[in-house]
Amino acid sequence: MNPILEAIDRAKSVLIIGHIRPDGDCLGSAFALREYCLRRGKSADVGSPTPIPDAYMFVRNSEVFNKITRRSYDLFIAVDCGSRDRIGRFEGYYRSARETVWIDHHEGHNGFGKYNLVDPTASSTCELIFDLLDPVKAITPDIATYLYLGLSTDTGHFMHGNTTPKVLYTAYKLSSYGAKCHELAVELYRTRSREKTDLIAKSIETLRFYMDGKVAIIAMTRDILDLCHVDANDTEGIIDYAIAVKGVEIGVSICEEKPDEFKISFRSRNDVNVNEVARYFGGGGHVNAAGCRAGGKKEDVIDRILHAIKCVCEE
Ligand SMILES: [Mn+2]
Repeated sequence: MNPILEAIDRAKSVLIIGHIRPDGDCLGSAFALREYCLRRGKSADVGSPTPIPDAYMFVRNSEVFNKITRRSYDLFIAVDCGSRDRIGRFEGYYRSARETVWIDHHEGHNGFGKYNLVDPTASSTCELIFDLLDPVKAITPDIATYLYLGLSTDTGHFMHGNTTPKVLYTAYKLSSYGAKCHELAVELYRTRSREKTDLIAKSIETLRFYMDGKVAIIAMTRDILDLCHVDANDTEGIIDYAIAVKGVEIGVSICEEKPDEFKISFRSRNDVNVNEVARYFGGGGHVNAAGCRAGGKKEDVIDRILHAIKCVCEE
């Protein structure tokens, strides 16, 4: 039997923790493992250093998220955490657990558990949990729906470059095990709040083009965020409206988290390397998707972004 499943069997109580500001992969992984643990007769809790975002409140059993019922657990499992500090305030539970497991697909570490399942070639942590549970025929319709959630969100609904044949095979298997693929797609991609809808409208109005239309920048300033009653956490996906414009090679969104403090996101097409651009500001990420922060006035920040892009593109 797999050592991780053996560790679960040895435990009476299990705590499963995802990263701060949990996303679909994090929540899908944590709830799928909780379901598995409960079915094996364990007591199991799930959480993350911050609450479930409103957009994910539709997830089944979301009301038990962060309901921590014990002072310590036999087994601590971290999911989708690319570094130790991603578990935040749950550090104490990690330290006091008898055994620890780390399941993740981020690059740059081998896991921080006694038992580790870390594979950066996997699309998602949910894909890894599928590989763990499928051989023991443990995937119920509920578990399948949880795992499909992470598979779908971490691949941009099967549109990112990480959509491998293995991903589509996993999606096929999850669907055949009873995952509610259509219902999830409606909740995830065809449902948005009035506030987010307002933000999209206002953001597109700020879209400006530079460098012969190859660079497009969206600027979400404090006044726009306040007007739409949203904060920096609600700006996910806005950058897609910049990079989607034909002829644009680098899409940028800047979001004024606090007055004169900007969170900057970059997206690029083909081999244009925005990781290098983000590094100019001390940030980073991947070739086609990266981020960083910068302080200053909006116009000033945009000037520095354009300068960094010129430096990288002329290298
Ligand atoms: Mn993930």
